[in-house]
Amino acid sequence: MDRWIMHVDMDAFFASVEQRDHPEYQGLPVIVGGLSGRGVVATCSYEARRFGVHSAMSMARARQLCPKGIFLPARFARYQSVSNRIRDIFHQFSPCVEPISIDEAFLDVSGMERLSGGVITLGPKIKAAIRETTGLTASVGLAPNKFLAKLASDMEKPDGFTIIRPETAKARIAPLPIGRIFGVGQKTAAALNRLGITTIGQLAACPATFLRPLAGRNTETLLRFAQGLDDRPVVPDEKRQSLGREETYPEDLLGRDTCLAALWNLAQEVGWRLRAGGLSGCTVTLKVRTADFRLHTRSWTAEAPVDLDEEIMAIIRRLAAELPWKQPVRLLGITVSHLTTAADSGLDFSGETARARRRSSALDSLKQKFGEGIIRKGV
Ligand code: TTP
Ligand code: MG
Repeated sequence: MDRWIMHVDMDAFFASVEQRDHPEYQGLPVIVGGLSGRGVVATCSYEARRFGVHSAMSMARARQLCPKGIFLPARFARYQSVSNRIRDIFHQFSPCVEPISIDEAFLDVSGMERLSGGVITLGPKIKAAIRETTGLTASVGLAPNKFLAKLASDMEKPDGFTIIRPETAKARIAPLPIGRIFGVGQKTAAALNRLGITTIGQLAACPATFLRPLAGRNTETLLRFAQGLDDRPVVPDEKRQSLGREETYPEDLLGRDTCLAALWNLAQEVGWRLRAGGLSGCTVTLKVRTADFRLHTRSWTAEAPVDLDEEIMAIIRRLAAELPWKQPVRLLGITVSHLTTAADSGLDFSGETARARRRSSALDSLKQKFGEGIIRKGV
């Protein structure tokens, strides 16, 4: 059976919800984000993108670029409820749905080619269902794996539907810049560019020995992606009882302070993904693999579920205090488990609760960091 993965990503999500809720904003540049002094753009409508405005840009800069724009604060409760409705639609199309943020998910639709019309018709069908239920447009990618499906959904945004077939995959992705590969940040991209490698096609043709000094332990994964290969499974959300992020470092980390700084990056990423998925969790686990390959894990369970970066990091600090940090560190990981959704933890999403305010201020500070590339698009 051929493998077919669909990636669905809403177009200009927060801004489109605002335009849907306020028809007078339709066709206008709408910019959503933190409106305070140091606020950052969460997203903006495609009309605003023409002025050069984009996610993670400072609000001050956005106002310069687009003085006539409509500037709105983010209403997370609203976006979360739309997100839940979209998620219900995903489940009508596949039993295997992996939401990866508030506005996107992977669906494993393998085997559905035998349905009437075949797998190809699923794209237009799911877009129509989303539009009917929410009034919003989505972009859909259909491909033999997650990596290609995500690239595909981005190719004809907004309101796009792109299929990448296995036989043409390599050629389709070859002209794309290497920065489009998940995990290739600005630094790696710049280093590769200096070696004359700017496109995915050029990367795919590189011998592993040439790349290893730069990409280290990630060399093989990187090459496989460049060749359009990826066998990561779609992990259905029902099974999602924990959410975590770990990183194997190209060079071992030395000393506790260096490790704490790296852990703060991971805490922010885990926090962002929890909040984006409307999740919080009680148990925080720290995972450390030292250069001698020994694995050290420590967990702590809080009384109330956590989802803020600072809350997660406070627990990580306590756990870190229990470890000696004498050995060089090869890998660090943070996992939050015993997850609950915002809905069943009894949070009041309709009112302006103290928590919601903290949530948005945390998001604002997160956006500051977003700009510094700590959290990358699509994480
Ligand atoms: P994205 O899917 O990355 O962006 P988008 O849906 O606004 O636009 P696109 O058409 O390019 O997909 O993110 C989904 C939502 O997540 C976005 O509407 C707002 C929020 N978000 C932030 O708050 N900060 C960010 O830096 C990014 C990238 C997204
Ligand atoms: Mg989107």
